[in-house]
Amino acid sequence: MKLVLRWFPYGDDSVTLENIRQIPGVRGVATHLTRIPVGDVWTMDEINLVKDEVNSYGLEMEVIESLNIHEDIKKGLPSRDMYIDNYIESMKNLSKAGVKCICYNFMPVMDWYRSNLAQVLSDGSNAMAYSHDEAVKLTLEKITASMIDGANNFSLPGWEPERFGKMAEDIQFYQNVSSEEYFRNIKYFLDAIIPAAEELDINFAVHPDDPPMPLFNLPKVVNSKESIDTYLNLNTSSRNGLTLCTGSLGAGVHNDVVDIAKTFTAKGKVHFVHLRNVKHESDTDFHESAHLSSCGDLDMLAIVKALYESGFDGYIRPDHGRMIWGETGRPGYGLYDRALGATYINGLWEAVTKLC
Ligand code: DNO
Repeated sequence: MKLVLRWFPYGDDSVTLENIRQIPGVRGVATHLTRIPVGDVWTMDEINLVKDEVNSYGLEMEVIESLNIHEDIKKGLPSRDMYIDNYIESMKNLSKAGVKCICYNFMPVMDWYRSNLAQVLSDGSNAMAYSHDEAVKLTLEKITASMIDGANNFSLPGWEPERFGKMAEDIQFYQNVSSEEYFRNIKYFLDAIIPAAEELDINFAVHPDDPPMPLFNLPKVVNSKESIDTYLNLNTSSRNGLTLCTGSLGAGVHNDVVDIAKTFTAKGKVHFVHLRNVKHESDTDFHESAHLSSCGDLDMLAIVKALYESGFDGYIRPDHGRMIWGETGRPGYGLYDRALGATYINGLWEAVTKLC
């Protein structure tokens, strides 16, 4: 496995590449050209600008998280073909720059969501949390305002300001889109890009819905073993794979994350892993916890063992961390707790490789 850390370019991160290269075992970053509007082509110049900076710290840029999908593709509008062409153009340029794995999601309208970006935990740290009962009572305005206000002046991935103006209209649009129709739009996209991925030697890794519970009656895409299976069968190429986000899937009490890790890794479909833990507060509510098994509800050793024994050979990153030791930064993406997470992952991986 190759350990990477998520990092945001253009000075929009409290964590520096100098910080990252000093975390033992971290080989590179998972990053995203945040200043290019969704749907536009990622040019060689823009890619190389970020890649050169990353490489100058001895780190690799082999993982992109995310190359976001324009809403017209998700909606299946006639303009989707133009956005798909742009997407393939970006893939070609990324491949020339040595990118091997692209993480993306197909969640309509908005990416991940939490009802509290800084819930205080019993040890005095704070972490992101989700209460479904609270979330369903909120208006879209309240939700977007809380995601902006709680972000400590950082942009949140998936909550780029350019999305805000159209969210209400987009939510309305999806009220008339059946799940079958939405999956047809996904298949149209996959059938167009996966042949390019094969030619370019790039693994595609869809991120699960986060949280897995439905909000605003929007279609859910990847939130269980069955839906992962359906998604991956839309195009059976090994390039059409999964980002196994243990926290997103683990937030669903119905999910057995060890079994999911085992099943899809054995099929050669897990290309990227976001390894983090969650603590359930009820069947629908949770807060993010420290990575350690005993701090949450997931058996992290069993997950790592399942990955190793099923032949996992992709990228892993520690995921959202708590804010500890007084750190402030982009919620979920501070330095200290993710560095502790990285060290824990290194330890688990060393243990399974030597003992199993
Ligand atoms: C949130 C992240 C997501 C993830 C995207 C992948 O912190 O886990 O924004 O990167 O869903 O496309």
